[in-house]
Amino acid sequence: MANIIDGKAVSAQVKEGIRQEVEALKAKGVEIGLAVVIVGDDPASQVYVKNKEKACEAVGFNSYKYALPAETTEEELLALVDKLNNDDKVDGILVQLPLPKHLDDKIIINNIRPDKDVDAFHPVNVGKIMIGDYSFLPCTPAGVMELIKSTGTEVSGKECVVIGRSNIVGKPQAMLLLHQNGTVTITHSKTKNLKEVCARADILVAAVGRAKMVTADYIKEGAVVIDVGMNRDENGKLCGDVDFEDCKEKAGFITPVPGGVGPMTIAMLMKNTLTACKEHHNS
Ligand code: BQF
Repeated sequence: MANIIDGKAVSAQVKEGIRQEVEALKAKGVEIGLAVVIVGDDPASQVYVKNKEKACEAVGFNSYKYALPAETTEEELLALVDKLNNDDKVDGILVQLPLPKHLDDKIIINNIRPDKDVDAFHPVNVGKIMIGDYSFLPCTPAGVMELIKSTGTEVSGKECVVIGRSNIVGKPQAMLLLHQNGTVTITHSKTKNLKEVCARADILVAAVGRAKMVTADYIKEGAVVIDVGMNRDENGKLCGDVDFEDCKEKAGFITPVPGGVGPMTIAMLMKNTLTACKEHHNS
């Protein structure tokens, strides 16, 4: 039986560290603010936004929620982003994705001030990640790195395979593993012999978005298996990209869904917001 990585416990530790820093900042009169913008009424997005607000409360940030109707125009959303860009109480701005179809993610993200872009989606921050010179780490990939660290596994020199090449997870994940000197392979829908490539991995990160696609034959005995997936299975139950039951004996370490990467994504968002605040106050 593999060791199950407890993302909730690791995230609680990270948040506790942040809470203590926030307390010290507050004693100096510094308040930390995160603006969370949600457009429309996608139920999953509403859950994610609620999770972010709860985490803000737990660490002592002020959170400012803007729930806009699905019919919001680009002009209206950009006006809000501009207002938040110029609001000194707001250290971080998060626009919950996906946006309704008539709004272009890219246009909105490009208009968030890079020093408030706590999701690290702005091209300036993406470029900094590529160079390895970053203030904000992309939340999910950063959370994955923390979970790998929590296992005591050294990334340097290891075979790392990332399944998926999205701009939000796959690509930045590969870059963070590379920065820690992993030997990194990014796989995707056109990859030949996916199973064999994955089975070489000492560290396997699954971020494809296909329920339970990764079965025991994809993994090497003793590998660290990190599941970024958030899917619904045939019974409507939340599940990852990894078939947990099938892989749990063979993996050395494995993350569950829920309770694996998800809570870490939120913890890293809190960390980025604290970083933004410290930069805004030079403290
Ligand atoms: C857990 C997200 C796909 C697309 C857009 C805790 C979250 C999820 C699960 C959460 C996610 C996924 C978020 C758990 C934020 C992670 O206990 O397992 C927290 O809130 N997430 C998001 O904001 O946008 C997404 C996944």
